[in-house]
Amino acid sequence: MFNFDINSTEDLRFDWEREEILEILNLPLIDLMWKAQIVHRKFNTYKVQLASLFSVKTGGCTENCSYCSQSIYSSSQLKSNPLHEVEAVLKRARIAKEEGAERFCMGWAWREIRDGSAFNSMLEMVKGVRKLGMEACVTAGMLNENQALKLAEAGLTAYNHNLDTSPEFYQNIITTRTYQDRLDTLKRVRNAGINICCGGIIGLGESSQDRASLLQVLSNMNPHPESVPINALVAIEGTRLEESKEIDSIEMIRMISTARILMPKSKVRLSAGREKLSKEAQILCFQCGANSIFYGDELLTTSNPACETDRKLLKEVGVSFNKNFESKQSTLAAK
Ligand code: SAM
Ligand code: DTB
Ligand code: SF4
Repeated sequence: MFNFDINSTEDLRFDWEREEILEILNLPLIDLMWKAQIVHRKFNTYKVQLASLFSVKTGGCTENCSYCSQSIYSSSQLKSNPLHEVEAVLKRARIAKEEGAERFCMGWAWREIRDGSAFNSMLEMVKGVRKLGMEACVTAGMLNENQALKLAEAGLTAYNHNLDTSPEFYQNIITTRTYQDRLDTLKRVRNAGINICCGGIIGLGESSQDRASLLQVLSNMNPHPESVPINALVAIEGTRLEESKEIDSIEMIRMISTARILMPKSKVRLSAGREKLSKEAQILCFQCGANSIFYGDELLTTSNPACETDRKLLKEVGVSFNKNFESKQSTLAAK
């Protein structure tokens, strides 16, 4: 039984059991939201981190993730697939910073990182983003020990490598790599001293048990991943999951709330799928513990709410989101 003690000063837990997690996920919504808020207020302030996302290398990936438009197994029409150069990427990072983003996430549609000029450019991009005073996150598939160390040396803040779903359901979604491959990469990232950004997707056809099982793997990592993106499937034409049924926004609220309770100090990121969430559903997610969003008109190959719309929403909610940007805006307005 999940006994919740508001006054508990208990340290973070790394031994959550699946049944216990499932019980939390399935609590009456009103109780779940209340518990998540208490945890959130106890461990965090209501500040939402704005993370901008940029696809440095789009498409042509040899993995068969059935949700992804960038896989060679999908027939999705991608807008473009150039490999962007260092300066062009840093220009995007500067624009993102001016818009108020504090973190710049860069994606490469690769199965794994290979040594060579593209990797050297990645290192330069990381250094450049850090020089701008922003957090830098990279997602580029599997990597080896040496590559992880080089990324750490370049100043990389975090490496994103999602587990997507439960170990049990994984084979239904991806068969070109194993769950263990993912865990091995995450271990190399951790050993190199880089923060882990690791989460999943809901709406792949998984059960609540699968969601609990994914959250169990994440919350039993010690330390917890510093960043936990929760994505709702964006059903993209041409992918195997294009006909998937849309999730109910309440499921997103449940997933975010449970992640917050299990991993009190992690950044829980309300990630892909926000365009399908009402303003009210997003507000409930912030209230229950989501403290980051992807900010910018585009995710990797799909669209995202406009910056202006998001700023308006966050102001309305009353959460803070990059004090420097807010004060810069008010000085400009006063002029
Ligand atoms: N190739 C790298 C990898 O898989 O780690 C990096 C890029 S990949 C697109 C990053 C993550 O985005 C995936 O692990 C997945 O969780 C998420 N993602 C991709 N396509 C998605 C979609 N259609 N809907 C929701 N999330 C998606
Ligand atoms: C994450 O968990 N979600 C982001 C980021 N990490 C790389 C990606 C979402 C991609 C959504 C589909 C697309 O735009 O292709
Ligand atoms: Fe490749 Fe990543 Fe897309 Fe999978 S999710 S196909 S690894 S780009």
